[in-house]
Amino acid sequence: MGFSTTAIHAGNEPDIATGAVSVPIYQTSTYAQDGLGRHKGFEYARTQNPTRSALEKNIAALEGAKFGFAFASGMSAIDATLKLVKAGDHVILGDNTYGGTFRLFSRVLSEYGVEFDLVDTSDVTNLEPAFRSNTKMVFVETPTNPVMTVTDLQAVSDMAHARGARVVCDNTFMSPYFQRPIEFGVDIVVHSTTKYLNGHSDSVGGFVALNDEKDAEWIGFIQNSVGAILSPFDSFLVLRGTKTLAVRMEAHDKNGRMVANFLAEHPRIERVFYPGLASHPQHELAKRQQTGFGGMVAFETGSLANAKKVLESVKLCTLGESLGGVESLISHPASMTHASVPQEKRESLGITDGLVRVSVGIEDIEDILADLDQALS
Ligand code: P1T
Repeated sequence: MGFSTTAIHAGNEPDIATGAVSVPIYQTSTYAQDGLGRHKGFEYARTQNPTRSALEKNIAALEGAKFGFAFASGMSAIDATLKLVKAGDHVILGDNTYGGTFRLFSRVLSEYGVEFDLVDTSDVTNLEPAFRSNTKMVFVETPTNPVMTVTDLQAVSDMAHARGARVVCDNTFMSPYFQRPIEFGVDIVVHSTTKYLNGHSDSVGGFVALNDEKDAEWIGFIQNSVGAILSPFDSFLVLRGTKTLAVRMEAHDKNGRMVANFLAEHPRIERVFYPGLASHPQHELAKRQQTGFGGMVAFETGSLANAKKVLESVKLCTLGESLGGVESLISHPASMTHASVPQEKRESLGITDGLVRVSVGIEDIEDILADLDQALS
């Protein structure tokens, strides 16, 4: 089955009780039991909820995974995944990730004895010396937030597996429409469903997709034991969102390429970060493992003052955190999404005070370009 057919039908069987074509929002905390130990497979809504189950089947199918678990946020999905490692274990973490992921490692997991090293995984030769005897996981984002660095998923997977470590990929920026990490050997895919999967900036959620039965059993156990579940209403919203994922991603990609090209030619822009540009250092790799480049574009304005001017001059683009919605959003990574990354580290990654990030929406491209043009001038 094709991607859109799967997106529209996987998990979306007509409701057993009523035939409702759209999976209902089962807004309940518990379920009546027929007798002691006799029930319809649903006992308590933290443990099972039909709306959430439908979404879990849906996104798992899109990622080509056997198992899927929906969480209350992208961060709780990542946190649950990191419960596959224990105190004394070591994780190799890509040196550029969403600031919240870095904060989870540096401020939370480190307090519980999980060791980690930051590695620039865009060059796989950097990985080899980072492995230790206790390395249990390699965690990468590709392309990265916000400087759009691309990591070779097959090469990292081969290297990690030869050393007995799992590979986790945060696939938020591409969505399964443009990149299916499991096909390149990745073990676990995580998402902030807040972004493209939901696509309408009206829900916060996260997802874990994987094939390994034992790891899936543990993630499911964590989901129920810790309880950071996605609500029935949010599950409904994301399920509604994924039905149009293909058409939205095509539109984001089309507009993203146009914005990147416009910025690349703009005299006031020093550098554009977008894997779809032939000048991007991993353009060829991006073409190999992605089927599109998406709508995330970052650009260097040269100074904080310039960035501020652009961010405060846009009229159509909304200044705000987050990404992946139908509307264009613009942000300042250094002070917003990546404020928890130490300044020196930020600067070495290219997350300067002059860097601006745009989540290019699916409005008419002429309007987006006109807005950026007037803000830049
Ligand atoms: O916000 P939440 O749903 O918890 O997802 C966290 C997260 C995880 N992974 C990536 C790649 C992300 O970009 C995010 C959240 N990012 C933003 C809020 C942002 O504006 O970049």
